[in-house]
Amino acid sequence: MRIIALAGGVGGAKLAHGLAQILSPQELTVIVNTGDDFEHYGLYICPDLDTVCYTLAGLANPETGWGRVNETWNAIKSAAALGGIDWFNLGDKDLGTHLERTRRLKAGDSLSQITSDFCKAWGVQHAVLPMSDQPVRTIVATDEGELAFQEYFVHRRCAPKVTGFRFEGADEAKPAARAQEALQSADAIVICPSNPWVSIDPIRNVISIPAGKPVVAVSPIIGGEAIKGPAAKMYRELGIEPSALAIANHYHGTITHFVIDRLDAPLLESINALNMQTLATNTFMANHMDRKRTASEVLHFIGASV
Ligand code: FO1
Repeated sequence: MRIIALAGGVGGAKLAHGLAQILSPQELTVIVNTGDDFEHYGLYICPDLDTVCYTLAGLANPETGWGRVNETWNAIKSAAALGGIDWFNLGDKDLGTHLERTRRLKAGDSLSQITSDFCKAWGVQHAVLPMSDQPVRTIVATDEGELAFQEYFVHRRCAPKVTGFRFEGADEAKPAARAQEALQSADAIVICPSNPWVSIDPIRNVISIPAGKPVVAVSPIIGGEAIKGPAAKMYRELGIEPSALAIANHYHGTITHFVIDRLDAPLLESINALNMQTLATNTFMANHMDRKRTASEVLHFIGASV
């Protein structure tokens, strides 16, 4: 069964990792959000692509989920000592990724090709694709005006009150060629438990999820709170009570199946009324075994024979 997983940051990478432990490289392709990408110190940084690749490669920092494990911070510290910007923590190993990606982009290589070559170098066998090879930028509208995503998320620590989002470049950006092909030939699509507003919606603004095949989402909100990140705060600030039901409404019309945590089982009835099959199970992924178990339950739920 050919599965496409749509993923953003840390939460999405965990389920993608679980799926990669079960499905072969021929069965799983991961399409990743690039709306968080930005230029910093003249380097082109792709946080979600790197988070997914590092996670699948076993190179990710287990504490943060992003950046590299066993990292050192000499370069950013010496830049900061000279008055440089250090609110975005660039580790020394991670810097190597940004240096080489920036060099290759300047040489005219596509983000898809670069990511594919990096995955080979990191020992990642599954296909990890950017949603587009053209730039898309998530802009967060707040009560302090518009902020670029990393400015909002890291520098301001998600403090400003969110009033909306826009995805600069999404109208012009074409889906990455291999991503569109993979979607067309996919038997099912898994929307990983990433932030719907800033990790999954940018992908949906660039790539049209084909109808007529199972599309299953895993709720990133458990018991009214996000596991990690500002998803629940964003819902609240947009006047929506954060819950698995809010996620079901967010994806209503796109998904055919929805997986929520058993903590949210009381919401099953109201979610089922949205005309989607719903499964309540343990979706909290604390370790690699949890990732594989959750992935296996998601696949069985959509009838994938694994
Ligand atoms: N997130 C932070 O909260 N603080 C950081 O200093 C930080 C640095 C960083 C460096 C490389 C990278 O790939 C990701 C990094 N992130 C950091 C996470 C990143 O902002 C988010 O993971 C995504 O943009 C949203 O998922």
